[in-house]
Amino acid sequence: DAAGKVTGVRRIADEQESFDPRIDGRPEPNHFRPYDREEVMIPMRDGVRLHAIILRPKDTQAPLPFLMQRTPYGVDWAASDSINAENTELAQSGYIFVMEDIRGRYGSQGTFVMMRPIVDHHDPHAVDESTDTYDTVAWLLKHVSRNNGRVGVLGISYPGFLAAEAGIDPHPAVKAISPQAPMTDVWIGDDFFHNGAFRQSYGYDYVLGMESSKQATFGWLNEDAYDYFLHAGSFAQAGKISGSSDLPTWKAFLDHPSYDEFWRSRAVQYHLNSVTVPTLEVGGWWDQEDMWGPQEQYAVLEPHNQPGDPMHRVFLALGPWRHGGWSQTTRHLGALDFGAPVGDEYRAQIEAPFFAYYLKDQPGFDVKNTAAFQTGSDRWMRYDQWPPKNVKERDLYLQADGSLGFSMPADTKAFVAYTSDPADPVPYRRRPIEATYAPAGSGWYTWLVQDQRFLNGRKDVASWTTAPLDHDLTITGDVVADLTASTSGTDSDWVVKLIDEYPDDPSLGKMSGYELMIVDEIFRGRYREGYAHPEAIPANQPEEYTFSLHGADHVFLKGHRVMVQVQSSWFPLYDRNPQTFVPNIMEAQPADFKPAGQRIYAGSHIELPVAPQP
Ligand code: PG9
Repeated sequence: DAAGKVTGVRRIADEQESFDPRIDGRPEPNHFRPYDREEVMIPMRDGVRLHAIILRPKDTQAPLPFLMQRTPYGVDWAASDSINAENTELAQSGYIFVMEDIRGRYGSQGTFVMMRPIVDHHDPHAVDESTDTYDTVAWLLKHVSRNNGRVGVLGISYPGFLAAEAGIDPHPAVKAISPQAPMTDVWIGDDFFHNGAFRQSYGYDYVLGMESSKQATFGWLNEDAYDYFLHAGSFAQAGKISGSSDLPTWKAFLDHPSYDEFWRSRAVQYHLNSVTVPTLEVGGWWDQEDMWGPQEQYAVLEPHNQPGDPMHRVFLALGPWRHGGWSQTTRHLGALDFGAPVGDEYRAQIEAPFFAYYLKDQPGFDVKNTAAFQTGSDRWMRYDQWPPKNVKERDLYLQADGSLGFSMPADTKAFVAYTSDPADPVPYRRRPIEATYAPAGSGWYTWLVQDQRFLNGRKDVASWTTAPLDHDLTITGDVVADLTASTSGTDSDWVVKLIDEYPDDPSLGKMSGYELMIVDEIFRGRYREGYAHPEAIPANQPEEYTFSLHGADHVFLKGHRVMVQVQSSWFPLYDRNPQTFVPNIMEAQPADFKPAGQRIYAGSHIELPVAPQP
């Protein structure tokens, strides 16, 4: 599917630099469990019928729970072979698998609405993904024989969003859900915008792939996306050039650039109070699409977490993965080698036991709250909550001489300056940049772990570094950027990257001198007073910008340096800020784009969640 994940037997050699199919491909299942396949059309409350495939193990007559995945990416792939290959641990455990096309996609009737808003569930006629799940469950319990009356729902990304919806005013038979990289709020932190900065090349590619037909077809752009979007000038122009500008979600981008009711009504985090189903949230440290969603859903659900109450339970699994990477072996990601098949470990030791415990009463699920694969030390950690209580916030200051340290600078009026020129934006990854889901080998899947030295020599990327560390430094929890910055323009983007700089040491091989992003984020300056009300930035006036770079569990090893980089573009993933305040950046005209003098003042710092050293 969109991200090369669990649907279908397609393997993507995405971990291009180190990917070895013998190590990183899925292990061949050690025994094969045959399944019978049935195709059904399931009626919803408004008469629309949804297409689903039901797979049931041939080798047992015992009542089994359902394990359901709903998806916009098609279900025809689902069969005995593919379920054994793709969901190996779960297939061997034995479930009645149900794969359903959501409204308006593939074999289902009705109209597809991207991230369909949640309706008022008191209205018996209104439909959304939550009511469609409810109606599907009610039908399955009645029409599929030898079920044990329990249902689990899981999915990654869009299907992760659908799994979360299964927990909102759930059917009583839904006993466990696992939203994995669930897109949760596509304006604040997931697919389409981050803190208001528009994810142009991704929004363009994904929507074109999804809304051009009932079936998803990705990878349309066949030139360097950097050239394509620079030449187009704005998203409005890129849409026109493509000849497809009437796609509903493209129109939504243009009509709703700020955080209004359109985006709020699609955001899941406001609806999680009714979740009374044990929930396993799963996320990747280097998820290039939905890194925010699982961390946010967990944060909203955690206050309701009651260990004595089996229903209000939330668990979190975080690992060194790209989007959906846990469905593969994932010993490697890009150039990184974690030394163990972290994805296999997660599926065998966390995911399969979670569903077996809640759907089959089998013991063996031992996660108390959070399981995190700590990078740098490369080991699994268990925590009572995320972030753990024993971390201490320490501020790492960006000094005017380019150094980085824990003491507050004496002169907070001093600054580091650079010029940001929209005519020459900073690429977010090495060029050429092919279409987001281009066939095998696309750099999209691993760009967050790409060596940042590819930007060496650029004068519009400001860097600060510590001396080599004389002991390990562990950060466990949320990292926050607190910039004091000015621009000579009247609008500006601020990108902050926290980097682990490896020592120059030939024994490290390709990791010698590597600059690995640990966390990173962008903030669109016009939203500093609130996401619903963009405002011009007063030129040349220092302003404070505070935003989360998200969670990490990482050890900067002794001898490494901590590095911070700040830049004002990340192109073409994010559209260029013209640096002149205009009502809608997606419709900015060529004359609006102007170079700006940027200053980062010495009081700026990164709030690090420092864990006690062992
Ligand atoms: N990240 C994809 C997506 C989800 C929701 C909205 C838009 C895109 C996906 O992989 O499903």
